[in-house]
Amino acid sequence: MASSQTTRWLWRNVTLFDGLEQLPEAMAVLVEQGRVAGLWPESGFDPSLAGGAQEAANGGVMTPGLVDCHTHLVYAGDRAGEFEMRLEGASYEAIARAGGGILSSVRATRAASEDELIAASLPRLDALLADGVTTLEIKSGYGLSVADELKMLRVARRLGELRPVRVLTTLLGAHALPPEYAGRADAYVSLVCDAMIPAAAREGLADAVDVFCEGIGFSPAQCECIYQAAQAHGLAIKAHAEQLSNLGGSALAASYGALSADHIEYLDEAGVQAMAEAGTVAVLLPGAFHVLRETQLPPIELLRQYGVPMAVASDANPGTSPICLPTLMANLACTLFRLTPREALAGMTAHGARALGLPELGRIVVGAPADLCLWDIQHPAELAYAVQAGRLRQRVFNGVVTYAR
Ligand code: DI6
Ligand code: FE
Repeated sequence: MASSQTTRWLWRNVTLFDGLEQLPEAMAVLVEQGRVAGLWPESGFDPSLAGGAQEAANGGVMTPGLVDCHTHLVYAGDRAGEFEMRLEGASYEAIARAGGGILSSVRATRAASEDELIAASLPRLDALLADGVTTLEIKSGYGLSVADELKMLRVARRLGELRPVRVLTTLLGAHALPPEYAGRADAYVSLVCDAMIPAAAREGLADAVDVFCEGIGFSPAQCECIYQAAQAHGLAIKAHAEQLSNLGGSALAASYGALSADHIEYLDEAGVQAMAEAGTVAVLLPGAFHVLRETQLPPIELLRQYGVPMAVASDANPGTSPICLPTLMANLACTLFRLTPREALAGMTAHGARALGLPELGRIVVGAPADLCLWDIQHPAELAYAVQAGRLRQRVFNGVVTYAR
């Protein structure tokens, strides 16, 4: 379908999930100049209301474009060997402490050029787009030197220029301690605070700063230094927290006004309360839970009780979630974490956008940017119920149909 941003396009008779709820009746949706310009119940709809717009499609389920708010999409190499070691009983932590895990991806990523990283990452990005993603976050964290972290962030930005998708970038310099700093973790944290964060901010390469607050990562005190540097440079804050143990990382992040605390399997009630008070989004990552065969469930019922918004993301990465099928994450969020299909879809649209500090995205309301998906299914819940690639009929980015089969 030929299309341009100045054309008016009309979708007729769609079953609409607006990012939070399914609307009670079939709808007509007008898109003009990159935005949702009109929404009408289909019954009694008068096409003259849409001022001669061209019909883009009739029927199907329409959702906001999916927001994958937590990925490590840029890396070189793979970790299939470690997958086998874990199946034979080795733990993720033991592999990491023996110099594998994240550091194995660091070695491969340091050795790769920007072009090689683009070539390795594009198929993964294309898989996300084919399953409905219109906005995603990409973290660094496999470089762990100033030059290699900036290289990863530049690759992430370039990916957003190569495809019709919105990419937000997050500096995750504090992902693991690089071998050359063994025994000198505080010196490495100083490098992150005094060199990496200022350089990424100066070059406009990062939208946010993330940390891995964990026994095999960084202590809460070290994370706090990094948050202070991030704030001083005007960057948003995120956390990998309470994934393998409870160090209070989510409450710490919330106290710095973090956009999100992610993983949070070991989060306790005090942490939930701190997040609720700060408006920090809970990012659930069922892919990592599944791949690591974890058993400690995130405190879903407490998050509901305290009204903490729950986002769902892929965590796409070579170690704990080598999965680039976002609708599978909706399924796993339901089957493993007992979210309802409605919660899972809101987690991949409206709440995912909030976790990126972009609350105008992930919604289908008049005036919102027209990032939309049209699916060949009968009911929105099918996206979480059935695991099946190829259900996306149209993907609309900024009002332009970019994918139609
Ligand atoms: N937790 C995770 O699940 C990813 N990073 C993190 O801090 C895994 C990253 C990897 O194993 O490569
Ligand atoms: Fe992660």
